[in-house]
Amino acid sequence: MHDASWALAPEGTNPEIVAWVEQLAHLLTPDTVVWCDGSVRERDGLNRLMVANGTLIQLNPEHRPYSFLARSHPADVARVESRTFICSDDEADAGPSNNWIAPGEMRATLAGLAEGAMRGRTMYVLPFSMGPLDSPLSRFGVQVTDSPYVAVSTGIMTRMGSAALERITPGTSWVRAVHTVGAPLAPGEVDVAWPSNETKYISHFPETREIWSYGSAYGGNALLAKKAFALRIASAMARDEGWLAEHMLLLKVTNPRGRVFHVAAAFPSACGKTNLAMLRPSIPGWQVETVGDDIAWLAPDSWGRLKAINPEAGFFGVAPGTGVSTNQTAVDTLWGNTIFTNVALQDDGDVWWEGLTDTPPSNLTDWQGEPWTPSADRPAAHPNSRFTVAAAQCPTMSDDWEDPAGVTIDAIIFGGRRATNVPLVVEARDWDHGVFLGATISSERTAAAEGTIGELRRDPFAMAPFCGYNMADHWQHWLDVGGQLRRSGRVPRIFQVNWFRKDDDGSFLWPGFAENSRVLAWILDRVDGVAPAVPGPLGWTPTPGALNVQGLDLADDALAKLFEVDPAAWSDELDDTERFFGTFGDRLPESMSRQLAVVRERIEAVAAARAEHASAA
Ligand code: GTP
Ligand code: SPV
Ligand code: MN
Repeated sequence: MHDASWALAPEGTNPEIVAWVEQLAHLLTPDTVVWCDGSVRERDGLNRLMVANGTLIQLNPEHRPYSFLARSHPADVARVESRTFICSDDEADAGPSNNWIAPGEMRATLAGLAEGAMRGRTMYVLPFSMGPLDSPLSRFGVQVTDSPYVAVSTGIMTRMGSAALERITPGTSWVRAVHTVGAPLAPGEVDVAWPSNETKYISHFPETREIWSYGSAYGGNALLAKKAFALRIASAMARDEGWLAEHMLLLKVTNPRGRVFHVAAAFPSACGKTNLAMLRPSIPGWQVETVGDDIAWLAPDSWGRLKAINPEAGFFGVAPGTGVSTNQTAVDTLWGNTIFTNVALQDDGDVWWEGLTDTPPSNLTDWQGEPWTPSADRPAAHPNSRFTVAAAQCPTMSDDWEDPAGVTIDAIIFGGRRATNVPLVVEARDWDHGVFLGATISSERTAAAEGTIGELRRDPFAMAPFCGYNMADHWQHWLDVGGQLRRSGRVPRIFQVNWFRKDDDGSFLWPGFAENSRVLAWILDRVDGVAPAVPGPLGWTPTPGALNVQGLDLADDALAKLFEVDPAAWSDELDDTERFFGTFGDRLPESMSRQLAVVRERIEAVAAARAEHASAA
């Protein structure tokens, strides 16, 4: 039987953590337990181990120093939303947008699966801080995992190790996260490169701030500090404590007059957060710096200003589409010290993915390890292939990205991937209308999660897969926070954008990427009080000429198409919104129904005016 060597925690470790780890070790029965200190030596040891056992391939250090390629199991390539559960005591608290299973039932299922699940493996204990150490906005967690890949990735993505462990003193609250790939090894059994299990459970217990993940080692399924903690559990903590945990990037922007702004922007998965966070403006005089690329924790301060931190320390970014012409900053960030997962391998030992360069190399090894040439009818890199890299390596990180007090938010942006209907940019009439814009985001599915790519789905606040409680309560919470901010007179302005509207031939109407700085400029000039706008049925839009399109190669009618509001299409859109709102029953805030009625009235007025115009002509 195993003995107390399991409990060899660093001296002075919070006895609560020691007891929890010991209890898990008895259940999961790993061969050994390793308490990770977050050191470079430890990371190097784990990387060597993974190279030896085939989990990692070291890239050619001449091209990509100290970088690695991991190839996942072909059935473990993205978040599994159908296997993600919010196990609140009351089903209504999970709400219609989450999968719910009663906590008792889920605990019993997990206990059965967990029994002996780490046999033959090492259990790594990862203590970490989400947010800068010693920031009042930060929170602690401890994850156990039997995946060295997850251990190393968590070391990049969070502030992991001794410094965090020392701060989790008795009485300090911390989130418990249990992760196993669910692939115990029989004595003498040879391991596979990417152990996982067909059965998967990504389970959250919001009341007890616990996470249990079984069967996957990929991304948000396994790096539990990220979506599971920093969004699903944190959103429930934030609801209880009066702050917000959001799927948002954070930017610092300096305008040509030297005024500094901070922006938070929510886009669904694989809809442009990392790219906007690393924007290189195409228009002169504007400077954009990076604070965060995926998650923001926002809290009103005692002055009523909305402060925000990036709780993460790294990027787990989408590789395909990241190239010299779209995101040079990301390309520069990835010069070395990077783990790539499911990208293609070049003959010279460097990586490649669709969009890194305009022309693919003539020979590659694809993400599954098979030979690939440009004539192949499949992509070389998996569409959800990713890079894992420290944020500190990004050349555009702003000087305030680790400010323990957070940055002050001036503008909030909601976006989605919409081929039709949604204009390039709209400003909300006020905070409550802004909450309505967030609540009504719908977006075409991407490869970031299982599902049919391109299918339109509701993704309110870009949080559909990430809100740890009833989505309608989330909207009410936003309305309440707005009320709190209003008392200070520093309410951030709210905007909606859509980079993805398409022409009839299927091409994007807007060039996107660096050119999104033009939209950002209008948004921040609005905040600065110098940009003209016209009221429209959906909110304020730029007066003709107010959006700087100088030097852009836009088709003549592209701008008109980017801002076109088709009353018939919008009538359908609003019918769908009404059905969607209906799924929340009496939890729907009254203010959202009122906002819907207002847009309806305005769209009907547009329809009536056009009918009159047509009959007069
Ligand atoms: P997650 O990490 O999944 O949350 O994704 P994200 O929101 O950070 O998305 P990311 O910035 O990685 O972009 C995802 C995909 O959208 C990439 O393939 C990008 O090249 C593409 N993309 C980003 N911005 C734009 C844009 O302005 N226009 C167009 N057409 N594509 C864009
Ligand atoms: C997303 O899907 O929004 C991501 C990647 O940022 S994951 O960490 O897998 O959730
Ligand atoms: Mn994301």
